[in-house]
Amino acid sequence: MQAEESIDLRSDTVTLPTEEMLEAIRHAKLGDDVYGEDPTVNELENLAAERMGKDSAVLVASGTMANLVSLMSNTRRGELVILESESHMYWYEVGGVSAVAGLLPWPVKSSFGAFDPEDLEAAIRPRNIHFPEPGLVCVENTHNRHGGTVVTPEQLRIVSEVARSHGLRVYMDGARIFNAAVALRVDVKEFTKHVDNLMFCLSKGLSCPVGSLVVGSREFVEKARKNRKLLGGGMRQAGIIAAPGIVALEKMVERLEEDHGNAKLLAEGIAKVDGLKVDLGHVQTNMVLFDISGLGVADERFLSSLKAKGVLAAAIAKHRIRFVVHRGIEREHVEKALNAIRSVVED
Ligand code: TLP
Repeated sequence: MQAEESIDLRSDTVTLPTEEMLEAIRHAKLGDDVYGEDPTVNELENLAAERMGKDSAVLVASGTMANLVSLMSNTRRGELVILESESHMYWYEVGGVSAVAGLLPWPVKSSFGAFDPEDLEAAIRPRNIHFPEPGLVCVENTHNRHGGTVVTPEQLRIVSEVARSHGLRVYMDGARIFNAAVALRVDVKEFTKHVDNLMFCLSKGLSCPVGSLVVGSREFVEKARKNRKLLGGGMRQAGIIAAPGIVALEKMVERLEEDHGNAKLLAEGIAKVDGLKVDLGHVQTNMVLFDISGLGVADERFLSSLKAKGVLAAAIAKHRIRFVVHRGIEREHVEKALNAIRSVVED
């Protein structure tokens, strides 16, 4: 646990680095990465590209920067980008898709992150003097606002078939793509082979303090590197960020399964509480979304009562609470959190 007294279920972004990561930072060989001379960054970028089955990768400061740099590197200003209507890029990235990348976001609904091919087909309008040029199709995996759901390799294959039949690329916000791979017990390349490029985060379930990687073809990553610089994201001795990233890729992926197990336990406990509703079939990775409308109290009141009992959470929509399980949450914390929930509901 990070804050001793609290059980922090707000996000997996709150994870702290392991001792091994801190050691790796201490001993990292450093250089100036804007000159391409930081050996630790180069090692991480090569490792990330290899794990994802792509040519190249570039380290960026955050998931938001990764998405922005990728949008800019996949499109030209004024183009249309198809996004899932609940996607992180559409909801939580300060409108960078328009404000910075200069694109028209075109939200399309999905079933838990997977587009219906007909809806996608309908969103890709024919080329016409009145319409913006279609630029890119984006998917998110796992899908955050749908509760950490997995878009399967087969669903990705279908999306990519539709996009490619219109000459469009597919980009994946794979902030938590390792959670998807661990949940289905398949190699992460089973997902990445269906998309042109992607990003993934080091700083969520993998427990690194900072960083995300943008991964794709050599040409795309070269553009991404330039766009990263444009946004002020060229970092110098970034080996101190990359060193824990190497530890994460080598040692932290398999343990995500523990988080998934704990999320399931938490969800099963919540399902037994009167007034709370949880869709157990869609608790697939490290998130639990549940509905508190049956309690007849305001979300703020529920959250503050929970906080008073040492459990931190967040609402993602009216009456919809999100718990995210991570390395700081062990089985005993799940039990304690469930006790706190029961006691808040009884009160
Ligand atoms: N998500 C955060 C918040 O911003 C909501 C969280 O707590 O879940 N893509 C996806 C799918 C994400 O969930 C996030 C972070 C990002 C991108 C952005 O990553 P950062 O926070 O590193 O900019």
